[in-house]
Amino acid sequence: MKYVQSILAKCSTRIGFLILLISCFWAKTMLAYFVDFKLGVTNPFQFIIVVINPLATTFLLVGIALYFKKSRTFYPIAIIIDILNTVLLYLNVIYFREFTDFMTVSTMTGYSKVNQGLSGSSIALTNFHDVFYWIDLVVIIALLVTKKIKIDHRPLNRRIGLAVTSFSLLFFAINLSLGEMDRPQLLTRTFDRTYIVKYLGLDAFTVYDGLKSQHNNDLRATATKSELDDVLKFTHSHYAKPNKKYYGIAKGKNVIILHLESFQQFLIGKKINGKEVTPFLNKLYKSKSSYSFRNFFHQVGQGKTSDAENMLETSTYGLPQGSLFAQLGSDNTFQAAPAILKQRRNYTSAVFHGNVASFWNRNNVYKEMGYQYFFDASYYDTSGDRSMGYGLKDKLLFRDSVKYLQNLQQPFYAKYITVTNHFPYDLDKEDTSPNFKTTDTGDDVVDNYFVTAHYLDQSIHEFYRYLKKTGLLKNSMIVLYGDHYGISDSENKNLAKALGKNPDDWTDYDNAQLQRVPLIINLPGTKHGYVSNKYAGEIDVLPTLMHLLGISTKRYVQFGTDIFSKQHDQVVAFRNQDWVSPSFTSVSGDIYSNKTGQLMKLTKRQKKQVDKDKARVDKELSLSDSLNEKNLLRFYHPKGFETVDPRKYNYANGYQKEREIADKRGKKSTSLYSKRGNTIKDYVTNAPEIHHKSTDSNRIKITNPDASNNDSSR
Ligand code: GP9
Ligand code: MN
Repeated sequence: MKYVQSILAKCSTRIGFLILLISCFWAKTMLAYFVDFKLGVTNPFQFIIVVINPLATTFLLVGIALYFKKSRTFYPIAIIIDILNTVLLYLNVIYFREFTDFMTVSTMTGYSKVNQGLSGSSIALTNFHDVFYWIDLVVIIALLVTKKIKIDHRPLNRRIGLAVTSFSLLFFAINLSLGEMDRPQLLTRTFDRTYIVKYLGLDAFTVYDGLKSQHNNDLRATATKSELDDVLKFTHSHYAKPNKKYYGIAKGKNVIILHLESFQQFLIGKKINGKEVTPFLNKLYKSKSSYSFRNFFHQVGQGKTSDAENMLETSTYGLPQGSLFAQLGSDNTFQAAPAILKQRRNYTSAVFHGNVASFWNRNNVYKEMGYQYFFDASYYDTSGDRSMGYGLKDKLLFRDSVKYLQNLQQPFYAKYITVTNHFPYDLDKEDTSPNFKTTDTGDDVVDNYFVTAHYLDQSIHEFYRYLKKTGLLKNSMIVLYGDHYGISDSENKNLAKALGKNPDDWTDYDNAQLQRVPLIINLPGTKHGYVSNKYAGEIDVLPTLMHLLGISTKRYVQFGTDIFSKQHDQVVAFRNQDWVSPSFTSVSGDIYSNKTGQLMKLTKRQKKQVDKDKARVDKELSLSDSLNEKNLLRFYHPKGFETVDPRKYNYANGYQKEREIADKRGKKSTSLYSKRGNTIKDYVTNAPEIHHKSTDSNRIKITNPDASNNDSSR
């Protein structure tokens, strides 16, 4: 009793009262962090950051009351701020229960169409322990009213207010540095909203998100239709018409995109200790049924996988900074592959990915792109050793997707995003092949990279066997591509040894040349395949595929050009404005000869060519940025294209939806399942996890941010 009284006495001073509010709010935040949100805390350092991150902003906000001298204003202001902060916290708790994501400012203001706000059904999302989000306020107000906590009428010196404000700001700066230490480029890259909340807290996230969306909205509000004209002028004059020989050769086929995580070209054909790293992909690469490209480059920026996806499906570039998916993807107008294929050839579209849906904001972006299904981690058993840093292991992804793949109506456009070959290239011992011995460069990243690439190769091989057995193979065009580098420039010297090169001679030219990733367009049935020398990049894939499918691209805004076209543009722009052409490599303005690998003294004629190429690269990138940052496609209505309404998409119950459609179509259903019944028996994998019965359902290591801890140069 005495103890309670002494606390009440302490709370009867202004400072004591604020400390009471702050402590209660901190406790509520911890409740949200550890019970309602899934922040994915994976080490003690992160735990400390999570525990302290609400403090700076709470002090800052509640501390505002200190600037008010009269008790008549001081107390109400402190309480109102606390209530508002609690409302924000609680709304996010409810929102998270429904969407496993945090509320953005555009969601709150109703601006975002895709990122739905809370609906009537949200009441159903309340929980018994929610009482604890409000009880403190009720008790504190009651204690004030009953005078158990006494109003302190003595005004405080304004300097105290200033001191608290400065302290909060300093504390915030420390908090931010700790966050950046654990997660470099936290704010510039914005992988996932969860990360910002985890490192900086909910208030900071909301302010950050608000500033960002303000900036985006300003850009977009002032944009006019006429700005689109510059873009159209460029894309029209840059358009490359299809090559008759290839136009429509894949007409009506299913399209299967196999996104090979971090897979670089040098893996193709590479042997280590006498064994091929990727024997199956090597065969596919050289097969007469494949069109393969040895001079194909990734063009991603900080958005990495998401940038690659964006280029592949929209033929526009990612942003100069951050990820387009994360920053603009929730409100952007896309004219993307899934929507175009649906509207022009009635394709069903689906993504299979073993990571959580919120990563790279995919749950929102895919709706804007018109993807009908998104089978994310929630559709798979990711427990125990079935998943690694970024989600379900590849062999299991392919195998466990059969349930959903076989129920897609054909023709379909299906994308598999693999994850196992991702930095830091960890693999459980049970998944490694005893007869593949990797390099011994002394750099674990490099050595392990070959091991996970070998695993990825086996995963693809198993999937191919299934495709063949079920007959899907002959009805499909399979497109395999590496999304970006796996070994960063800083590690290239260690890689050089494994590639049989001298690390001491390694230059920027070599780094640029190493940005090659494979592109294999496998068209079973064709016998005219070859390995092409054409220079091309990810931006060129969409027009190329569309032409193979016999769909003209002229009416769309696409920055890439069909690689098979005689007018294909072979100057490949990197996102940082470097570029590569068949003759030259430009790094930070220095021009290297591709013949010698040496810096060049340009002749007048060469200089003219280089200047022209450079100007084209700069223009193309800046027009793409203007298109996306200002959302100019909202003004563009190509013939027959119906703007995608993201509100019509919902990725819950995908499997049930597939089955309903098949039932409704009855005999007309074109799914593999309708034709052949369950094909899971046709899937053969040597994945050891298949035979494990996991008891520990919570060992999900997904989105472990440490996995790309050293990613700052990436
Ligand atoms: C995450 C995976 C990895 O879901 O796609 O993304 P990355 O780190 O390569 O950009
Ligand atoms: Mn990637």
